[in-house]
Amino acid sequence: MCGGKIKSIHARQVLDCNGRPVVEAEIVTQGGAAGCAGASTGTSVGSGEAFVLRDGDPGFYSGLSVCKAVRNVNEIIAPALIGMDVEKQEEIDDKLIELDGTKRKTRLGGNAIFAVSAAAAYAAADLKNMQLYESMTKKRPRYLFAPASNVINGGRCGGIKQDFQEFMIVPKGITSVKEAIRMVVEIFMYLPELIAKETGREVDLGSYSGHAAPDEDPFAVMDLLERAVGKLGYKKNICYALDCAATGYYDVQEKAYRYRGKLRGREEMIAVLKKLSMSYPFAFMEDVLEENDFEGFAAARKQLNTVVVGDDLLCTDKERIQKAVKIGAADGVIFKPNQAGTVTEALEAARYAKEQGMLVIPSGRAGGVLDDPEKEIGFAYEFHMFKTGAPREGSRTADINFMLRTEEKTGIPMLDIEKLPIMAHLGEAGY
Ligand code: 2PG
Ligand code: MG
Repeated sequence: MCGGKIKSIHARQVLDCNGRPVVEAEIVTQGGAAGCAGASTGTSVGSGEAFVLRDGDPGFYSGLSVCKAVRNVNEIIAPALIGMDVEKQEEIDDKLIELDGTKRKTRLGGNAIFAVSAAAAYAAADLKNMQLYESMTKKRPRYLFAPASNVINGGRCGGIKQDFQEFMIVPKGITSVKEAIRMVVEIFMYLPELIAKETGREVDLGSYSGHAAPDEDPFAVMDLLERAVGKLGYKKNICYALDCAATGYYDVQEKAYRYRGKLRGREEMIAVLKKLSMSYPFAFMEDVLEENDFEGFAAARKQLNTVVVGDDLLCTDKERIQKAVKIGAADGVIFKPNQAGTVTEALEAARYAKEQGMLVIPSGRAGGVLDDPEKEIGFAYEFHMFKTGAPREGSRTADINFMLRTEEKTGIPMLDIEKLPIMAHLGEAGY
């Protein structure tokens, strides 16, 4: 049997959903199976993530092209992997790690390596004539993750600067993807009307494809969201999530946060978030402090009335997750396979987190690629929620459509997050 042996690997530069160049790799096996994947990169990138190798020539794609990484696949990785078996993902990933030889994959580029690793996973699925999630585990998943959908974005827009990056809505108390997505989309579509009525402003497109925040005060944003949810009659079935992406407003020199125009210490930021978590039902809060402040996260975790999740903090990296577990810095992890650099390392990190009782939340990257494998892996391994982004923009609608299609095809119900012991705080009265 040699059907799964790699016959050829070819990489090229294509574009992600933000128009940025990415590496795409295509693997064909001796038996004719094929897998193709692009390595998404993200906009707010944690410093512990696998390195994204870009060419850096300001006169060419503004420095964002990935020709070197493409060459590394075609000239270094491809010859070394020819003949390997796509069904042996771990062996392929070990070889990729060995070829690079650096912790953060700085030599060949995490983007070169990840495109090949993901393409191998897709080729293995194609070999078995299966979808990726079916080919990864023999177990039929018991549930599909619940969407955490970004509806209002931070950033600077129309003279308003909202420091927190993403305000999300999360369906709860239901097990139907179809219903969950309907609620999300209806709320998303109603928000511009409500915002215009309340603020007299046209709603702009936010930097993460959601609606641009109409207020710099997160409490005002949350009040608007609550009103939209209430008006549509979905209060019982919607809770919230927040990605602060706090590294974005952390001033390294000052060792303090530039929040709402003033420098604030860690305790002050925790106090703001604590009040938010006491005022609204939050399923989780992500990256509440800057990405290396593990002790600060541990302090926040004790005080916030929600689940504290690490994205830039943990970078889908097992060592960082182990450190977080040791000091109690987080109860959940965002799962972005390209952060780890290979499918095997990402999966190992996420499975370890799940074994530790942590919430695991797959997420596409902002302006990512359509074939990011995070959703298929997350479904196969029964991860809990899925950051789907806003219900517009190519890669995000691909994620949402994956959920709709999978529910329809398999009949597997969506996870009701309210039933998770880690979500006990949602059941407490007083919001
Ligand atoms: C995040 C994602 C957006 P990026 O921070 O969680 O969903 O952004 O892909 O830029 O890291
Ligand atoms: Mg994040």
